[in-house]
This record gives sequence, structure tokens and C-alpha cells, in this order.
Amino acid sequence: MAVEIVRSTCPHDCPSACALDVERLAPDRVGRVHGGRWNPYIDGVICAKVARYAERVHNPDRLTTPLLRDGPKGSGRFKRIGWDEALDRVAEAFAAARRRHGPQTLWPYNYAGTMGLVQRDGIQRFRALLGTSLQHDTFCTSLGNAGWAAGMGAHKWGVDPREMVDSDVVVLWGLNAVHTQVQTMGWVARARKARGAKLVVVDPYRNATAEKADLHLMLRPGTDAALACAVMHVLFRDGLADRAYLAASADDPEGLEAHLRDRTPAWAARITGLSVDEIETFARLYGGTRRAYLRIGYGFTRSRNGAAAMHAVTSLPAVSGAWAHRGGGALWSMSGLFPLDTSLITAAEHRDGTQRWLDMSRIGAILTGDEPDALAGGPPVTAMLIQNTNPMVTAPDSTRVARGFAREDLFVCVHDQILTETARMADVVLPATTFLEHDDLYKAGAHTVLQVGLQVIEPLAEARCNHDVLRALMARLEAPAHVANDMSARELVDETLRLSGLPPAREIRDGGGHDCAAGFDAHHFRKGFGHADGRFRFHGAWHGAQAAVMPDLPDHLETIEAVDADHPFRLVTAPARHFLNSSFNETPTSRAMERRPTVLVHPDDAARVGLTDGAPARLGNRRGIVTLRARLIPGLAPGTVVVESLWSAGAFPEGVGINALVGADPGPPNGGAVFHDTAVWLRPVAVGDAEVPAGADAAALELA
Ligand SMILES: Nc1nc2c(c(=O)[nH]1)N[C@H]1C(S)=C(S)[C@@H](COP(=O)(O)OP(=O)(O)OC[C@H]3O[C@@H](n4cnc5c(=O)[nH]c(N)nc54)[C@H](O)[C@@H]3O)O[C@H]1N2
Ligand SMILES: Nc1nc2c(c(=O)[nH]1)N[C@H]1C(S)=C(S)[C@@H](COP(=O)(O)OP(=O)(O)OC[C@H]3O[C@@H](n4cnc5c(=O)[nH]c(N)nc54)[C@H](O)[C@@H]3O)O[C@H]1N2
Ligand code: SF4
Ligand SMILES: [Mo]
Repeated sequence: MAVEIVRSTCPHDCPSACALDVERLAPDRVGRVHGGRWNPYIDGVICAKVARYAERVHNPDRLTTPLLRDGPKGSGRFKRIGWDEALDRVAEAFAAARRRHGPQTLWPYNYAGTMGLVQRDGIQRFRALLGTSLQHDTFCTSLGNAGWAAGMGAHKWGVDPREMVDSDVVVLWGLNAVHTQVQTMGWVARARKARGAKLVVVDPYRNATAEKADLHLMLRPGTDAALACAVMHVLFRDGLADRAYLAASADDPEGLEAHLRDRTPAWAARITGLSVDEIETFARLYGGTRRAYLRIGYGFTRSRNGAAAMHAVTSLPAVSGAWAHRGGGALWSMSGLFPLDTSLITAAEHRDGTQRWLDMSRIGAILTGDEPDALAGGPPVTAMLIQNTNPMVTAPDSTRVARGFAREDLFVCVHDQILTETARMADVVLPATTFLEHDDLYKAGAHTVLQVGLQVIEPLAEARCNHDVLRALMARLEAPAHVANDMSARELVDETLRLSGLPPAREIRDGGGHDCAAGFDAHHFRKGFGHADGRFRFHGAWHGAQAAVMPDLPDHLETIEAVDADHPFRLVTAPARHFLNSSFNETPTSRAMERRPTVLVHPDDAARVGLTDGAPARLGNRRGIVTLRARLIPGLAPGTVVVESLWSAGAFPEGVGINALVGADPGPPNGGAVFHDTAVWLRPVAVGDAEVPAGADAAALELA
């Protein structure tokens, strides 16, 4: 068979939602994966890990059949069983749990292993129709969402990144684009070429993106709101604020100006660790043009004050008036742009109003019962269906998560493509298809094109897609009839598109996607921001259980996990280039590229604690301890250490991952994981050190 090129879409949890041209070598085999030039934002560029996707999809470790546990929990001992037996066993266990504790003892748990709307969100229909516990999605966006909505309101979109070619200044704020959104750098390069644009990067370490910056503001983690407030102070002070724009478009510019009067660069310098000069330079650069493009990342929102920081950062283009100009304004995510009716997929209208919401980041406390409030007044969780996520590695407070999964009275079914560390804790494991083996449709975070991916190759062995597993289980559990459960995934894609007034899947795929761009006025909020009065709100509109702790006007909140004498360092667990959360950490090439779990330490800090480059180091706090290797680099904010993540738990001698150190307390106002907000101690370790916990394999350090 000649090599055929088939269009598809990258399904991974990544804002880029890349257009792909996949080489099909045989009905069951792919070759290289290329970036699709048919999406003008992607323009042929994709990351290396997906270019070599053949390594993941044809990985000999892919799950091929259902498995039944055949040893103690977590032992990794399983025996092969058929699909009917597997589904019957899962349904029987769920039905027994439901009889004993009611339907809310079932917690179907998912995240964004695939971003495809049918294969990711079908589990919402399962929850709605069966009356199980619901899930508050707090891994990634909830802190950012709250901060965005506080000022911007309900519209979650922004200026097309391709407009960077008209920008004089591009600011990447808490965004490691080289690792996480590689196309961004191409548009920065075009902006530099077109107008000599300057690149500013705001990040606590000199990562691969900051290396490319004209100005790198290496601030202490969790201090971004202070920086943003001082910049706005300078804009008002030096006549760089756009007062006409403010009067027409914001709620209370005078109130903001008065509030910022003592948020001076000197004040912010004390909090951020930056110099007054750096802050003044940035403010003049940002305010010296209306064509300043702010590409907002997630990094600075993953802290206990992350929502407040997002509100402060989104206030910048409102003060400068950049929104009104080509090449100016901001983008965090386009995900609110796509006019889709997803009711068939989620059956959200079938929720009965009494179902509790469980915070996915508190899975450890929920499963162990350590913090009874985490159960939201309902029964214990005694049965779980897990799709699209690997919480043993990706959720905070891993030690507790592991203890929860070890519970003998908890029945767990994990549906995944590989035997993840979560799947190893399961009673029944089901093999899942990859995006190349099933059908779906995809929104995007970084661009405006709705895309489709239709099956490219035959499913591996007995692998099944999420949709088919969900409907098979719903049938066995006698869920109320629902039309989506009688459809194939492909039919559900097409029917969702039809309900949304959009063309069918094949037409969208063959036509290079469906561009949902809404025009200059909408993307630049010239028709108003997403509040009833259309104004940007400096007086943040905060919602959620902890709304009372949020600042009225943009401000630095002191709520981060502060250092103390016993925990003198702040840990950032930033995304590694060759992993995607925990995905790809199973592929040999990605592991080889990332080498081994490593903590980046400033040479002065290393000298203080007695660490040398390459030496084994231990990082810990009251939640846990991990052992890894130190690498000394000068490009770190004072007192900050970075562990690029996420390595599997098994890559650490303690058998727990980096999230053993991260707290699971919900970030205000409405929950959210705080992956970059951890106080730790750091010290050297000698191999064989008595302090390495029992059972730890210190030799593992030597293998890496
Ligand atoms: N290669 C790769 N790509 C990925 C992922 C991955 O793991 N690996 N993950 C995917 C997912 S799920 C997401 S949500 C996105 C996330 O994409 P990003 O928005 O780029 O990722 P973040 O984890 O938010 O971290 C980005 C940067 O924020 C910095 N940071 C941490 N704390 C602070 C702070 O307090 N202030 C400031 N200014 N910066 C801070 C970190 O040092 C890091 O360099 O990327 C996606 N793409
Ligand atoms: N320390 C630290 N922890 C973090 C982060 C961090 O920056 N630092 N980032 C956080 C963020 S932003 C996020 S979004 C979360 C993500 O956390 P997770 O959602 O757990 O992300 P992954 O580790 O990529 O796991 C996705 C799983 O889904 C599986 N999968 C993929 N496609 C399919 C499919 O079609 N069907 C089924 N059944 N399974 C599929 C993959 O094989 C993989 O095991 O991690 C968070 N954890
Ligand atoms: S992981 Fe992200 S950058 Fe890589 S191909 Fe997928 S969407 Fe594109
Ligand atoms: Mo994420």
C-alpha cells in the first residue's frame, strides 16, 4: 500500500489542537505525523513528541485486551478476560455499590487525555443518566477561569495569535511556549521580523522560552499580581493609561488609580524579587505602544492566589487600551468561542439537581475519608470508572491518592491505552483506542478552527473507544434511554454538528476545519466585555465558596504557601518538553530526552545546602519526600527550585511522584489545583543514606 496522508487533529490536552497530516502506511499502521498546513495558525508546525506518534500508538506496551486483577491491589498482576466478562463484572460491582450506598457512591472520574468532545465528555452523560456523583474539574483551568471571568466576564476568547505580526511587544506571561505551545514561537518570530517586536517573558526560571526573550522578568512564583499592579501604577503615573478607553470600557478607572497609588515599583520589587528598574522598563515597554499582545499562560494561575493574579494580569490591556488596536489585547484561551450544542453528548439537562459535586483534585482526601467535608455530605465513594486521566501521577497529594486507591472496599475500573500507575491500582482494566482509531471533533485553545478527526487506522487488537464503553455500561446498568446511546461515535459527532448548525464531519475534515473566528470587534471586545453592562470589571466579580477572600480591586494576595525556616524553597513543577502531563512518559524517546527526574537549583542555593551539580538530592515537606538529581543553573528566581514534570512515580526511588509534595487544598475562590505553589526543603543525599525510606531502590538513581 502506498503511503497515504490522512488529515486529523491532535487530541492531547494542549491549547494548540494541531492540524495533522498522518502518514498511513497500512490499514493498521501509521508512519510520521506532520503538522497540517491547512490550518493557517499551525502552518505545518507540531511538537516532536506527536511527530513521532507511531512510537506511542504502536507501543508494545499498549493494552490489547481487558484485564482482571489477579493479585493484591497495585501488584500489577492481571489476567486477560473477554469484553463481555469485563463489562459484566464492572456493571455488577457498580450495581452492588449502588444498592448499598445509592448511586452517588459511584464516581465516574475523567480528565482530558483526549480533548475530543465525544470521547472526553460522554462520561458526563453517564453521570447525568445514572445519577452518580458529579465532578468539579479543577486540575487545570478553574483558577484561571475564575480570574478571567472576574474582570472579563463570560466571554472566554481573545485576540487571534496571528495578529502578533502587527504587534510591537509580545508578552508571554507564565507560558513556556517552547515546551507547551510551540507554534507561538513561530508567530513571535514573524512579529520580530515584521515590526522588530520585542519579546517579554514573565517566568520564575530561564526556561527554553525565556532564553529567547528580549526581557525576561524572573519573578518569585506567586507574585504576578504585584508585578501587574506596579505596571498599571506606572501607566497611570506616566500618562500611558488610555483614559478615554477606560472611561468608555471599564467600571471604575478612578477607583483603580487611587487603589494603585501605593502599588509602586518599589513595593512590587520587594514582593517579586525583581528590581525597580526591571519593572519600570517593562511598564514603559508595555505602555509605550498600543500594539502590545499579551499571551497568557497557565503557570502563574497554579497558585493559591492564581485567580487574583489572573484578574490583575487581565486588567493590563484594559488600562493601556491595547484591546482597541490591531496587534494589541490578550489571549488566554479561545475555548469559549465555538458555538456548539453539546447537549447530546453530556445530557446535562438530565442532572437532577441533588447530585453532589466532588473536587477531582481532592481525590486523595475523598478516597481516604481524611477530610470528611471533601465528600460534600454524601456517601463514601466505593466504585469508580476512570477514563482519560492518570490521577496516581497527575493529581496533587499523591501519597494520599495512593492510599485511597489501595482501599480494599473500593472497586475501580480504568479504561486507558496503557497500564498507567492508576490502571495498576484497578480491579478491571479496559483497553482504549487512540485518536487515530476513533472519531471525534475538537475545539482549540490557541486558534479559532473547529476540527474533526476520523478514524485513520483499525483499532489495536480489542481496544474500544470511550463512547462504546460508556454506552455498553449504561445499558447493563439500565440507564434511562438516551438517543446518544444508540449512536456510534461518528453519528454522535455528525448529529452534534447538525444541532449546532454546522456542516457534517467529513466536510469539515476535508475542508480543513471550520473557522469560527468572529471578527475584529468580537475578538477585541469592541462590542463589550462579558458582563451585563459590557464593561471590564476592576472590581472583580468573584463567585465560589471562598469568594470572600478575593481582593475587590486587582491586588497581590499573600495566600501562597510561604517559605519558613524548615521549608526555605519554593517548588515549581513546570511542564517538561517531551512529556504531556504524564502522557508520553511511557515512550522510550521522551524518557531518553528528559533523562531522569531532576531538580533545577541556583548555584548559590546549592552551595548553601551543600549540593553539587549532578548529585542526588532530596526534596520534601510535611506531605512527602522525593529523591532526584540536582542540576545547577543560574537562571532561577531567588529561593526557587524547578522540577520539570511529570515523571512516573516509578521513576523516583520512593515510588511516589513529584505531586507527593503538592497540596490539594482548593485554591480560592472556587477550587483549583496549585501545582506550582509548594514550600519545600532541599538537601543532598548519599546513595544508601539511611534516610531513604524503606523499600526505596536507591540504585534506581544510578540507572537513570
Ligand atoms: N510539552 C508539554 N506540553 C504541554 C503540557 C506538558 O506537560 N508538556 N501540558 C499541557 C497542559 S495540560 C497545559 S494546561 C498547558 C500548560 O501550558 P503552560 O501555560 O505553558 O504551562 P504551565 O504549567 O502553566 O507553566 C508554564 C510556565 O509557568 C511558569 N510558572 C510557574 N509558576 C509561575 C508563577 O507564579 N508566575 C509566573 N509568571 N510563571 C510561573 C513555569 O515556570 C512554566 O515555565 O500545556 C500543555 N502542553
Ligand atoms: N506537578 C504537576 N502536576 C500536574 C501538572 C503540572 O504542571 N505539575 N499539570 C496539571 C494539568 S494542567 C493537567 S491538565 C493534569 C492532566 O492530568 P491527566 O488528565 O491525568 O493527564 P495525562 O497524564 O496526560 O493522562 C491522560 C491519560 O489519558 C489516557 N488517554 C488518552 N486518550 C485516551 C482515550 O481516548 N481514552 C481513554 N480511555 N484514555 C485516554 C492517556 O493514556 C493517559 O494515561 O495534570 C496536572 N498535574
Ligand atoms: S501535543 Fe500540542 S503541540 Fe503537540 S501536536 Fe498535540 S496539540 Fe500540537
Ligand atoms: Mo492542563
